[in-house]
Amino acid sequence: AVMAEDQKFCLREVLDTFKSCLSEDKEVLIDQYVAGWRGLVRFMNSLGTIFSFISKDAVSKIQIMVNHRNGENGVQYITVQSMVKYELDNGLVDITKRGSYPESGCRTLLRLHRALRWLELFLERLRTSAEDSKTSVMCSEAYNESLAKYHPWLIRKASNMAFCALPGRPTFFEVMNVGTPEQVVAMLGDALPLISEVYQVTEELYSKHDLLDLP
Ligand code: 1PZ
Repeated sequence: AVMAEDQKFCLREVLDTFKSCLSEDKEVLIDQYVAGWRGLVRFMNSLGTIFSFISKDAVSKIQIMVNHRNGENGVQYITVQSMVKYELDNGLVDITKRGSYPESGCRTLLRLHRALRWLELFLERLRTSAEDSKTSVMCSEAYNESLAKYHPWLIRKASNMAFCALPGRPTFFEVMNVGTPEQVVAMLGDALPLISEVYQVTEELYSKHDLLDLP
């Protein structure tokens, strides 16, 4: 879905972008994946400047992927599957320690992939939460179960401080701009299985090629 900059933000459209990530033969389409992250970053920015250290990093990773797509070997970067094959076949990935390829598509997408697991866990908590649940607690629980194990102490500390600035559940739902709380819950119920599938397909691919620990 194309979103004009001045159009009112709606999280449904963003999550729909993730739905369109899987091709018929279950390949993950990088343009759609990146578009999904762009939308999420916009959403996060609308929650406040305290999240800008997070969105800066996400934006730089998005930009690296866009540069690969726009580069002379852009066709190799149409799907995550073709990217993995291309970069591995041509020795374009640092496998055990950082070296010549700090911006490989494989290591960059892995960071977004790990963040997608956070998103899945967070949205699932949001979907099943009670009216008086705290978004900051849901967010940090999801973070501690996923991304936190890849982050050094300082980033974990800063992240958990930022989570405390999240608005309460009612405001959070309003910012999502999807409709009533019931409609939000229904929308999340539709979107989550697809986000989860995109995550699983990527996870299996990375695991098969032993890429889950790329430095
Ligand atoms: C709605 C509230 C937003 C909560 C976001 C939860 C994620 C917290 C992640 C904090 C990471 C901040 C700083 C940068 C960390 C980087 O060091 C790592 C590893 O990259 P490397 O250093 O190896 O190149 N980056 C990441 O782990 C990617 C993080 C992407 C986070 C995207 C969040 C988008 C949130 C959407 C909100 C709906």
